Amino acid sequence: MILSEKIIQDHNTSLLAKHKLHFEFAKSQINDVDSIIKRLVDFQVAIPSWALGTGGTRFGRFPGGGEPRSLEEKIEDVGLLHALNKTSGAISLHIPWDIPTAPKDIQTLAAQHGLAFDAVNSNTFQDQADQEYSYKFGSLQNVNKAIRKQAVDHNIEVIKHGVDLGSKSLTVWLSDGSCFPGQLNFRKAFENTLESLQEIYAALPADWKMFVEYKAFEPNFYSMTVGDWGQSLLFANKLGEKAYTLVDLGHHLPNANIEQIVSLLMMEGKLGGFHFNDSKYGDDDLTVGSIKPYQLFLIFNELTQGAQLNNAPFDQGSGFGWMIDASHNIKDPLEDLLQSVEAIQIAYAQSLLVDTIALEDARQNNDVAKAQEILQEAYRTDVRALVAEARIRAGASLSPIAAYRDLKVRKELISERGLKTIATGL
Ligand code: AOS
Ligand code: ZN
Ligand code: ZN
Ligand code: ZN
Repeated sequence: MILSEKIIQDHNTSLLAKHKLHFEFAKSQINDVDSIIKRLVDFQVAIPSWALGTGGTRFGRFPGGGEPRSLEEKIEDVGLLHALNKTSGAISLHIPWDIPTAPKDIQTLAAQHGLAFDAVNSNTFQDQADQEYSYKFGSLQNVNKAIRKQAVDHNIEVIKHGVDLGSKSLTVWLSDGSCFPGQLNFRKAFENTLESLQEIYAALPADWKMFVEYKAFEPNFYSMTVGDWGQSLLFANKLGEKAYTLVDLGHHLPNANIEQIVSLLMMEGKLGGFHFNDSKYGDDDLTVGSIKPYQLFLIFNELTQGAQLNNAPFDQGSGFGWMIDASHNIKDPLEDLLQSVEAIQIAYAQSLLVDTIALEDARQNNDVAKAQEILQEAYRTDVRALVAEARIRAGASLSPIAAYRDLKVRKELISERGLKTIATGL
């Protein structure tokens, strides 16, 4: 299924009058709306290929029908999202869940939908049918050199797939760690992982980046070998200038101050990008902004305030990897992703409202209440009309979810693909 610009424009017509009222009001409240809108129009967030199917839990899976059965259909789904919001112009693949057997055709298809290929992800947290050794006791950290080599080779293979498609980065997330005290020599595990990462790093093309994603717990519950931003940063620093830390919002211990982590990683020039999602407890992978929207705003506030050396924020060419890593088991995955993208845009727009000069001034004077007021003033401003206006200007839908529903996209996907389809992934 393809949503043409004409279909979307026609759908917009009925919503236009109401939008104009909202937008006029927003313009009367907010300075310089055009520059904010322009930044919103330019901003793109990559969609993970593994979020296009209904996520499972360890207790059950309830597919909603019409899920993509192939990489081609996943691209088609992201194309639908991008047609609706013009902000989802990239897809992030996970190998071997997605194998681009005919990369040229895949690239052509993606280009037809206006999509680029964002970071490619390796998978050494599951055993594949055809592999020689098991990752039961870790991959890059494994005590057995042959197992480490197998995992390194897989990552190099993933880079090759990425090169074929025009990706520019590799995300390495490791489930490596230990479940019980005594199981692992922490230092050896770190050193083995570093050596393995160095071998992968050596295979990176010159213009590529490596993102080292950390996670506090799960599937290992006593120690994780890349367990926090400190460990990730140690690896990134030792690896070299192409290696960066990737922040998945759900990968921290409860109540961690993620915005502070973001600020300091930028100071070090080592913030690579994000896996956006939200959580109440752990790696819940809930819709972005559904639980802690203020935290999301505070993260964007750090991003928009602090430029990173050689890695200017919001510059798509050389900038951060903006990716979503959320996947749900009860919502329509495409609606869920539309909500996530919108939440990111709202937080971004609000962060652009912060009076940074006044904020610095308040800080200099230790005027705590004023500093808090400045942030909350921005956060409490309704910017939804700006986000909607950015969508109109980009040729997208005024109200993506309403259009998705009115145009009966899921129904059409079910009729094309069937009710009992299951997308590859977790
Ligand atoms: C796992 O918890 C991480 O978030 C990874 O980014 C992982 O590759 C992705 O979530 C797919 O399972
Ligand atoms: Zn992640
Ligand atoms: Zn995760
Ligand atoms: Zn997650």
